Amino acid sequence: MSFKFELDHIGVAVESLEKGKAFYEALGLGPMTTEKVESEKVTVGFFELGNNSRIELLEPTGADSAVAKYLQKRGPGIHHICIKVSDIVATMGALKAMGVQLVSDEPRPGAHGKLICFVHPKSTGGLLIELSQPAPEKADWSSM
Ligand code: CMX
Repeated sequence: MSFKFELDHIGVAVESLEKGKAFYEALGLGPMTTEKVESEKVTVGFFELGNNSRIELLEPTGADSAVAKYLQKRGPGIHHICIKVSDIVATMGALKAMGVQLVSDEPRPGAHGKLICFVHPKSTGGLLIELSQPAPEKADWSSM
């Protein structure tokens, strides 16, 4: 089986989208689009970069959000990178078979109707990695 991979986005933890977006707007990106992702307890703000990739600002919606915990421990900054995969279930299965620690056993719903799953930083050398499979109608691969 052949899989496809692409950088989907870089996730950046911010105290607030209002404050966090200033630099990216000054750079000339935008406008920022926002979405509340209930399952992840965050409101996200996206800046399109071209090549099908984006910067995702992450504002926690409550103190029990993983991003709130991250901000408390480390402050604002890069929280994760997201790699787009063509078959998330198969990719998760292959990783599990190699003993890689996934945060959930099943994919869960993410922003833009995607299916997502996180790989624990302890299995990747310290970087939280999100895997994301686009909704079928949005499965646009820029380079393949
Ligand atoms: N990047 C790198 N390391 C991280 C990390 C991150 N984002 N978050 C936690 N860690 C590290 C901590 O530094 C800690 O390391 P040490 O043991 O060496 O100190 C270890 O992981 C455990 O950290 P913790 O604060 O106790 O956090 P938890 O174990 O409770 O949770 C994690 C860590 C990754 C399982 C949890 O944050 C998670 O489930 N993340 C996935 C979901 C998520 O982040 N959702 C928000 C984004 C949603 C979106 O993009 O839509």
